[in-house]
Amino acid sequence: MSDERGHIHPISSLIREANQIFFAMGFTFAEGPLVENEWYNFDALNVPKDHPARDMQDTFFIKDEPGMVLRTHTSPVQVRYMESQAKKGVEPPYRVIVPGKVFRNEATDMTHEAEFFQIEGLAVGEDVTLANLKGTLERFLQELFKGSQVEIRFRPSFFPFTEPSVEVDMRLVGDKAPEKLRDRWIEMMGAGMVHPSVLRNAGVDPEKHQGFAFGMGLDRLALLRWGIDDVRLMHSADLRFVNQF
Ligand code: 2U9
Repeated sequence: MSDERGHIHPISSLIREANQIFFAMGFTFAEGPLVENEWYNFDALNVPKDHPARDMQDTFFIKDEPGMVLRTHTSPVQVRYMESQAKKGVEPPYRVIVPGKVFRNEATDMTHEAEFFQIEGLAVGEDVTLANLKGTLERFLQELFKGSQVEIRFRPSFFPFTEPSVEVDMRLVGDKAPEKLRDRWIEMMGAGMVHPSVLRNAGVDPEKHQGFAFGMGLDRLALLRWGIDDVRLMHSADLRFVNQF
């Protein structure tokens, strides 16, 4: 028999949990516009004019509004956040997380959607390090996958907005870990130390302050957490799917 009560969508549920976990670690929450200009979405983040991510394949450009795009990541919100703090005369340290919808102009399949959700984080201060990033992410994932022991590792990577950049892998150990995830290294997110040019573009003095940033796709995280096979189900509005949570 069907259950007539309303249900919280798995993505909303993850956003709520992430907000709680990061709040307990001193992060505040920020939001920003879905329609962005190219300065906040690309230039301020050190993404070169000729970067492939900017071209027609990956970005939805707004018709008749030159220089406006559907944001391709939530990172412009952190730039706006730093800038607004600087304008108020507030200097780091601060920590912020930004969950929200992003858009990519690409073909959809089992693991890719043209719109999806991300959660990104940023911590800036005089002595914020890569070790702080590792501890923060370890705590987050440990809380999210309670009941299993969480291990994480960093692999070198490249993003225009961080230097150095890393990919973060997670491994779950213990009988409570979902079988698909147990004892295997799984790529969870990208991260790194905020590029000095990005800090400068946002009104923060990179000679005085440094920061870490990370970003992860929430749809993928939901797939892993609940063992869902096809991301497209996530936005299908099919109640047979949503009612399972
Ligand atoms: C500022 C400076 C740096 C956010 C970051 C990533 C690496 C990353 C992807 C994960 C899966 C996007 O959803 S996804 O496809 N993200 O790999 N994101 S560092 O770096 C920032 C953000 C804001 C001001």
